[in-house]
Amino acid sequence: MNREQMIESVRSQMPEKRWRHTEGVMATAVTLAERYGEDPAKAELAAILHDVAKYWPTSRMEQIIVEQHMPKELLLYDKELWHAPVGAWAAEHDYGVTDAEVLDAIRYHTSGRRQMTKLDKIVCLADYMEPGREFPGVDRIRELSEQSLDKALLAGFDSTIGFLLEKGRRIFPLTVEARNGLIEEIN
Ligand code: DGI
Ligand code: FE
Ligand code: FE
Ligand code: FE
Repeated sequence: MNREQMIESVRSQMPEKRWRHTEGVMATAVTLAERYGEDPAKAELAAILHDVAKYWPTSRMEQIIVEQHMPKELLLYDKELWHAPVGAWAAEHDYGVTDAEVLDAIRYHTSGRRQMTKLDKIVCLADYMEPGREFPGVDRIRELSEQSLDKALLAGFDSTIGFLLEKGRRIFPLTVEARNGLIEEIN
């Protein structure tokens, strides 16, 4: 499958608005890769596929999490988290992606994790700050992204954690670990 075929296939699995978000993540991830010395082709590939499973039925995501022996803990947390590991599985099985770094960047794009790779950080940050995103604090994240990948991504996780706290929702442990890890790296 070539790049154009992959794009058409991913696009066909989501509403037009989500596809425009994906295009924003692609462009932003390439820019960040060039700025911070990562491979732009890997950043773009992860970005194309990062939300491929976002609109899959919940029951299908749940089935894949169980059958593929993904951490069952996921099922105890917000369903919003599920499309990331399921998307990594789809990238490998439906699109033949074999690059473990690309698969990890997709797998951890929502939750983050401790010791995030540069590619993980780029995809996660691009997801936060692509031009179509609008939430309080996004412009500050865009500003920080010109100076520090870690500081910008930390501001992103702070925003998500604040949002979850405000809503009284639980926080997936990997997100707490990702934030702790970034603070350690900054200091
Ligand atoms: O798929 P996108 O909408 O582009 O963005 P995403 O994959 O970063 O998903 C973000 C959503 O996940 C956001 O609405 C917050 C929600 N979420 C729920 N629980 C958690 C969580 N995000 C993180 N990082 N950690 C959680 O525990
Ligand atoms: Fe996502
Ligand atoms: Fe995200
Ligand atoms: Fe996304």
